[in-house]
Amino acid sequence: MDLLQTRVTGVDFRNPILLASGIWGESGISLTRAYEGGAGGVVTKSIGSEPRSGYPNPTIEKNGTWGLLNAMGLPNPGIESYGEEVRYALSRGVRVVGSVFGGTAEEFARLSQAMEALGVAAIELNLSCPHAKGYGSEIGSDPEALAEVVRAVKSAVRLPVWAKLTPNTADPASLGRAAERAGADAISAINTLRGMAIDPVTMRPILSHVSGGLSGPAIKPIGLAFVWQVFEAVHIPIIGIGGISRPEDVFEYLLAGASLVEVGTAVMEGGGPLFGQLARGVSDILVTHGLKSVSESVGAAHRR
Ligand code: RRO
Repeated sequence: MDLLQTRVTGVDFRNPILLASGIWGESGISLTRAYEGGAGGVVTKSIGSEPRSGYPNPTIEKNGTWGLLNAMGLPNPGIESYGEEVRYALSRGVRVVGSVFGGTAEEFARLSQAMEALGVAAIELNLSCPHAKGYGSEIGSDPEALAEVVRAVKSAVRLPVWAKLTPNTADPASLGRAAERAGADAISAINTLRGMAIDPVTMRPILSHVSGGLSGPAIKPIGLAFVWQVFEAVHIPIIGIGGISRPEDVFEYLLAGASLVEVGTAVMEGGGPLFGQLARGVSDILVTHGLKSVSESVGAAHRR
């Protein structure tokens, strides 16, 4: 499957299909399971400075019609304890990207330095959680605040920095350009979309946090349109995320302009083997179209 090997932001990936942040990222063992199942790399859970327990239950609502809503509330053990999970995955040869979240540019920079010291291959900045007060999209939907974080992290680490953007914006291109101008090496898009569900029996919101983030197949067209728009606005690589569960979905993201993709919600059902299935399927699709590498397909739908 050499056809699938690809180099993005100076990092080699055996295939372009990575585990998305937030799914299976809680332990070194689960990260390793995704990699052994065939993922090209894995992105950790978003890690902060201190341990956080997250929001009370219910934090997840799954529905066959529209997908998955979550308001986990950034639960994580804090960077100090999480180090051993990253070290475990690295010791197994896993290609690890470290995801971090902070409340200020300085906090993002400190966390990124700590991730770098652990030996990850790149940093993904979570600038896009849709429901965390003082974090995520509250910072990342303002181009100036987003740029300040990216600049601070870029001057603190040597690793490639990926800025993960929110779809809860009217102007994806401006966010993408702000990240690029501030020195981001790549853009990851998209995080979940703000949504909610109400229980008609209890007549109350289902999630304890009331609103959460929507993921799953319903958001694929939104992710694709976002990647398409950002591809036309920037020159740095894009990592496409949102609603991927089949090889055709991966290929669509590549055609829209993504150089890599991340898969999250579908892994909850498909498990580790889903990555191998997706990789084989994408390889077959590339062959069918006479394409000799992943990079030949990146952005191909833009070309007339
Ligand atoms: O932890 C969460 O509730 C969460 C995060 Br950090 C995120 O980036 N996206 C999301 O849907 N949930």
